[in-house]
Amino acid sequence: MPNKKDYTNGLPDPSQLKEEMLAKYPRKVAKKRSKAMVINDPEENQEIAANIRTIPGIITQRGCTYAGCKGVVLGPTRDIINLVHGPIGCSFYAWLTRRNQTRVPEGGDNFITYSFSTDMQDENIVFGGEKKLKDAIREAVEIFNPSSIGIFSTCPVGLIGDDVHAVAREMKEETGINIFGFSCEGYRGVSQSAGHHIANNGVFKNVVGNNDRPRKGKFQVNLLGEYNIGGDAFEIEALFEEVGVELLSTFSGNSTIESMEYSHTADLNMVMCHRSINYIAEMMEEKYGIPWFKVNFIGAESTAKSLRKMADYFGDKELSAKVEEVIAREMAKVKAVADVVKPKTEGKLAMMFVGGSRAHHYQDLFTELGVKTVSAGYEFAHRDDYEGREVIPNIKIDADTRNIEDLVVEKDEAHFRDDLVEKKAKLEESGYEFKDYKGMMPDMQKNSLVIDDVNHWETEKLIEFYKPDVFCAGIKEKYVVQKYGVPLKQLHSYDYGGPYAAFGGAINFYNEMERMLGTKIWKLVDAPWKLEPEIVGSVTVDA
Ligand code: CFM
Repeated sequence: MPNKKDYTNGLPDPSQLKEEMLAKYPRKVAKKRSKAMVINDPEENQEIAANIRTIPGIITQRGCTYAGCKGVVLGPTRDIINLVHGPIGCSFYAWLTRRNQTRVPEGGDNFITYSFSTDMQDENIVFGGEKKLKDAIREAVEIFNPSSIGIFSTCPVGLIGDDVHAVAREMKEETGINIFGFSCEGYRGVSQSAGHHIANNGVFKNVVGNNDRPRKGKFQVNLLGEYNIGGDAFEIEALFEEVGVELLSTFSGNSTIESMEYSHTADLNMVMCHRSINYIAEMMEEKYGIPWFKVNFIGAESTAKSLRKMADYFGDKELSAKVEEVIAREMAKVKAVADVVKPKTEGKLAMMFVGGSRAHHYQDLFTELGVKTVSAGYEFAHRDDYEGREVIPNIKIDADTRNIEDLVVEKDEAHFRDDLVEKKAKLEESGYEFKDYKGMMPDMQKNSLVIDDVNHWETEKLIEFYKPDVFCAGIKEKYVVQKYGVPLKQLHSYDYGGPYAAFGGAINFYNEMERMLGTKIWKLVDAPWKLEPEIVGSVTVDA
């Protein structure tokens, strides 16, 4: 492997690396992949190809539409029975693998620990599975008496044409509880991302606005796109509580359907993971007039910035003072740990390839440790997550995107908050920004290599070129990367660690990086296939 390069005067130009990666592909594939690799220049408005089909045969990191709908958006909500209509594998492999935690109050429902499936068999594929689905719903109601049930379609459901929406309507009538279906078959879109959109539509149509609960707090907010992986949401919730902000609902970490039903009574929506939930933020603004802006609670500085932005929105002296007090106290703790860790991590190199937000958010944490991000990318994000929301009008709508319904939302006159619209307009006059996601690329250094939907071959080439000190991705990449002698930090599941959000989470992450980047063990690792071939074969040619 080449020696580590000198990055003190900026990142090296990776043009040759890009050429080498592309050289292996057939011409058409190379052309396509080339557009998904950008040698970043934060000063330029560069375009990246994203949210397009993975080329068959390429080992992608991506998951499916069902995963994005059932697993990501609805999965963390504890008081709904998420019933999977499909073969058992789709349920089994989605069972508690995402580490979304929840805290159940005394007597509250929690169905997260269960795996609900219709367990489709060959017979159902041939003769239809609707009857089995109805029976499963009746059984679930009888045993668990839930207040709502979501039905999630897997690939065969769409192929054979079971109508989950008709079943949902019929069973809603029969049981008297809220039942709704999702056409989120795995193949419905090019990735998880389509599933997010489908889930957003379903929750918005069937849940948001069902309960006009009276106000409970002076400042009422929702947090969108926070999924409580490894307990992240608990850290953030504690901050809101301390400063006196009433968090109505989180979509969907540590959440309930019940809380989403009155989420339309909020004064503000804060969006953490833009990719997975911006649709609900937009629709709530159209229907109820609730403004939204982007926040990030990954990284101590970002947390402070997000809290201040929230306080500025409400423009309340007491709230601002409380926020400043908490920031000062927490930052002192964070700094004490950073002072110990940073000298050991400064100048190290990281790369991160995660779903749709974390490849951006976690760069903030690494920057706080003086670690440089040399290359990063999303599995399934869209161009706006790379380049900023201003490119949305220019994004080409292809057949795969058109496949996903775009809800037509109308103003709800009875609930519409003209006061918030006015507040927003006033704040905007003074330069305050809403709907303000600038994307990942402007935040990355010149010559960093940005790659969408990175694949296995490209990952290997990246490691050979950069020799990073830490690679951040998921379980599918973990052991291959580690066999290269590079530690891998899972940024999906956190490797059984976390929380990493907010101030307390930042401290956890610093400490973990101190251990991970400081150990010499990885330098001693060599891939077994480099020492001896794993498979020995021979070829005989018959004349
Ligand atoms: Fe948003 Fe997520 Fe992510 Fe995501 Fe995901 Fe996830 Fe992710 Mo895994 S919602 S886009 S679909 S921040 S499950 S909590 S870690 S790929 S970067």
